[in-house]
Amino acid sequence: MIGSYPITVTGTAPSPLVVKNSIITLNVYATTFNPMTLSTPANGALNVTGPYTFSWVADPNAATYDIDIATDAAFTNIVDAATGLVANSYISGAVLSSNTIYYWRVKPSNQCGSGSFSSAYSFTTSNCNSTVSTAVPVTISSSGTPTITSTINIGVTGTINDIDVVGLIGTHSWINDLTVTLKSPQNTTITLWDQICANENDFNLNFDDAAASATLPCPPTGGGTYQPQGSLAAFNGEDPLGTWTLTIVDNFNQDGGALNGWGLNICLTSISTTIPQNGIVNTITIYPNPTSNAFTLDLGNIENVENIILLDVQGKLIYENNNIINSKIKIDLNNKSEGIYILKVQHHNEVNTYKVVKQ
Ligand SMILES: [Ca+2]
Ligand SMILES: [Ca+2]
Repeated sequence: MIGSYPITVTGTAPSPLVVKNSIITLNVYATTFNPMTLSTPANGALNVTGPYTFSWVADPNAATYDIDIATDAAFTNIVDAATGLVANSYISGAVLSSNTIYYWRVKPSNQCGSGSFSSAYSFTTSNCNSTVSTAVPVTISSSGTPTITSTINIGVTGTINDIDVVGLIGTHSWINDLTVTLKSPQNTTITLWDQICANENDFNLNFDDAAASATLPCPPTGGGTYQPQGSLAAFNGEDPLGTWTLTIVDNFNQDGGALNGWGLNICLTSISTTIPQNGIVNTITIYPNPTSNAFTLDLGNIENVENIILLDVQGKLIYENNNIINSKIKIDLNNKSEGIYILKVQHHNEVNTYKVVKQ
């Protein structure tokens, strides 16, 4: 019967009498395996964040397990794999792309042979990304009532469904002087804090609408997370693509400091893969589509197209052209991976979106 059996081996020396015991273990395995049952991430799980931990129900007939993690259900593009795992879990060190569907499966083995891979489970990785400003430090002069700004350029397109301000760090020798606001590329502005506390120094904190407290400590240092005075949800539904501006107004002469760091953690709703292949400007044609390499964007008789951008499905900028001279534009996807790309054509402040498939 399958199982692990301890066997006590006793050795006896007669004169003088010495008895020694040693326990050995007999593992009995069968050559046939039951189907594996996968546990977590649950099949179809959304918004899965790293570290990516995979677990499955232990099989008493298995001595070790193999795991495959792939971007396709056929497991032709395996991004991480491990063999000879003793535990019924695995933490992947692979860097998985955000907002991407992955597939995983597990196979049991023992000294008699190997079983089959389990049916695959799939999950979708989180669609959140952190970006830290490189436009720091910025000095806040102690002279007069300066207004300073610092920017973050976000190169990802999509629809915001959550945004947090992280690592807002700086110095100022009288914190009550300061009003801090955040402006989106679409010019929505919210107040993070407005002249809190008194003559305490410096700041080091994060803002999240979901934080437990809206009451900032004085001074607002210590790296905690608080609700802003305004609502970061005001940015929900906007496209994060473009320049975000943090503004600090120093309302009083004397006392200054510096903004030393800040960042944004932006979560997008999943990018729809049902974008129509032909937008409302039906004189624009794209061919071949699907393509195996390059494709041609034919603007037809449309004049004064201002900007063309091509993004991958995660919103990463692949191609940009804002100096359009010819009506036919060839865009090369030669070194790009197979999948869906999003082409945006801007014409008189109207942006039309097209789906291009490389296969
Ligand atoms: Ca949040
Ligand atoms: Ca001041």
